[in-house]
Amino acid sequence: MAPTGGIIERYRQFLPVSDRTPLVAMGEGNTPLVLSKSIGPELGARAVYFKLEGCNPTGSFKDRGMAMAIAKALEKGARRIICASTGNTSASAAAYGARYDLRCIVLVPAGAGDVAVGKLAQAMAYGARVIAVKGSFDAALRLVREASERLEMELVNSVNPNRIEGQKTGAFEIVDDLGDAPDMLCIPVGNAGNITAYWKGFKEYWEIAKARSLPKMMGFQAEGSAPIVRGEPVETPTTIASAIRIGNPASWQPALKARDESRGRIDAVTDEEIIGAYLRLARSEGVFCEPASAASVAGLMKLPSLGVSLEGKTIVCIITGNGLKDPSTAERRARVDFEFVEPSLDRVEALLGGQASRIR
Ligand code: AN7
Repeated sequence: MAPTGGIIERYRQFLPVSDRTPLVAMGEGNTPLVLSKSIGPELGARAVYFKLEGCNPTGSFKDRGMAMAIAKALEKGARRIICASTGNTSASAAAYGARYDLRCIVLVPAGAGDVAVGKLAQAMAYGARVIAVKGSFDAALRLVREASERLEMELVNSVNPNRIEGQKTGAFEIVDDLGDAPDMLCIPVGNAGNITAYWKGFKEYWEIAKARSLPKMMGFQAEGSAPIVRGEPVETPTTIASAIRIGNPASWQPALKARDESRGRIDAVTDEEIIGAYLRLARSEGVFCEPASAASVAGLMKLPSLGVSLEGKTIVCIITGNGLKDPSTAERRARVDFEFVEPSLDRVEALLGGQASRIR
């Protein structure tokens, strides 16, 4: 048994694992499902939970799928892995590559702010070869799909079905924790691999009666990067949520299937709504996530205005990545003026003894 735990060991009977598959693990999965104490009650829901995927080893949900993809890559004797990424996939691939001696090559969009600094710092620290493509994420993904075939490298984007297999374990954990599926799952949508994976996981558990119900899948794209909502690719996607700045999602069709089979929806949220949810999560729930992750909560908070009743509902929001991934957004959007003080107790008392702090 692997002392480092992980999703492959825990869910191996549901995963493409044989005796020859290495138990790749560094503590991914088993993430907290935290009850909302402010947003849920305000919305009149029965219960809203946040699944904190930022608690995975590299700080995002990608580690679930990456563990599985790396296990299968090792099983077939791959030496090099490659991916395109808005940041988190590259950080995850680089970490598992480092741990399991696979040379890791990542292609990221080259524009300023295209990849949050925390993610780039991670990929570099883990020793990946980082190549900046003068184009969008979509262009980088097109390139790696072709390059991986021509150069015999293992592609570890979510077009690799092993990534989806690993990521579906998030749905298993929710059902294992709640005893059934929630009424709704709120999830950010970028390349649309994760919504595809969660739907697969919920269905698989339902088919073997581990869950009595299926959730409505509620996906949220950023308004400037909402190809699925618009029904056509977006040539130059824009949004503050760089992780989901994707104009032509690879798993577009499976995402539509998840939406339609579950009688859910895929909607857009504005950057303003994303930042509102981002600060609300931090300040009233103590949950610091990256902007893309806040899209799930921004979407949830918007549902009543779209005519969706939340009354009596149990809802899970997937908080896909840690806020520390993108410190620049926090610095820009959460800044309050610093207060300076002389190193004297009297001065500190003068500052704090009277009215409450200005922060709120
Ligand atoms: C925090 O890392 O696409 O819909 O290259 O990092 O499965 O793409 C990241 C996506 C949501 C969207 N939240 O998930 C990448 C990348 C965070 C993310 C998404 C991403 P998908």
